[in-house]
Amino acid sequence: MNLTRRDALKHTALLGAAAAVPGVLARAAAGDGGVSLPPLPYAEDALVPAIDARTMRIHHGRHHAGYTRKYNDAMSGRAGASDVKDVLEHLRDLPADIRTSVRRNGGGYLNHDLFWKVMAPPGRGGGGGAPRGDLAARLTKDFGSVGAFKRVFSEAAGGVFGSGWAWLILRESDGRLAVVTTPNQDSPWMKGVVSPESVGTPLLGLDVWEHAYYLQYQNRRSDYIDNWWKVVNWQEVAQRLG
Ligand code: MN3
Repeated sequence: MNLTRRDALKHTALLGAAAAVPGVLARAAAGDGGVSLPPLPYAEDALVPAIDARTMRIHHGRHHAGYTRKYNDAMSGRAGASDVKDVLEHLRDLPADIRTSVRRNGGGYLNHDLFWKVMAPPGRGGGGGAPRGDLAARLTKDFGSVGAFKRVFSEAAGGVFGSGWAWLILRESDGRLAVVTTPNQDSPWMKGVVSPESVGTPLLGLDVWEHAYYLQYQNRRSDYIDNWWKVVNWQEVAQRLG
């Protein structure tokens, strides 16, 4: 069956009886319980010295947990709530009274889910080092070299005014790898919300909200960025490129 979510919802509404339809239609008709906070894929202190344990504990256990809870509250059992990517891709279809909350908290939920996964303990834990294979070739093709990509990314992350994110995306419009930034918790999945050149599949993301680094680095965001490269999980980034 090849239906978009919107088709599914429309058909479900017409059909009425959820029991009559399998898979996605049944789930859509039943609504769902939303999302739960994904566990950190490593210990709180695993990224020391790049990121200290207290920052990780508060960032994951309070900030990410808060986005998760508020996203679920805003969606309150709506059909398809557990597919956050799909919800963000179709933000404009949501009722106006919950759209802003879902934009902030659904974005916050998914951005942080990616953030934990694209990091790993340095050395044998898989973090740091250098991209390889197809990912390295694509970065070289689109930025000139891996080093040039890292400079562009670091500069973009350092230049975010206030709270936001720096991203490496596989850009939808031209199929190239590109570095973009988004304010607040906006995500490259948010088509029609973020600028068209920022729309694409996020491969790597760096949180430059002060809550991500202030306890350890205070206002030294560039030190945070420099150290962060030592815990980037390139294997995960490559997997997202597909
Ligand atoms: Mn954050």
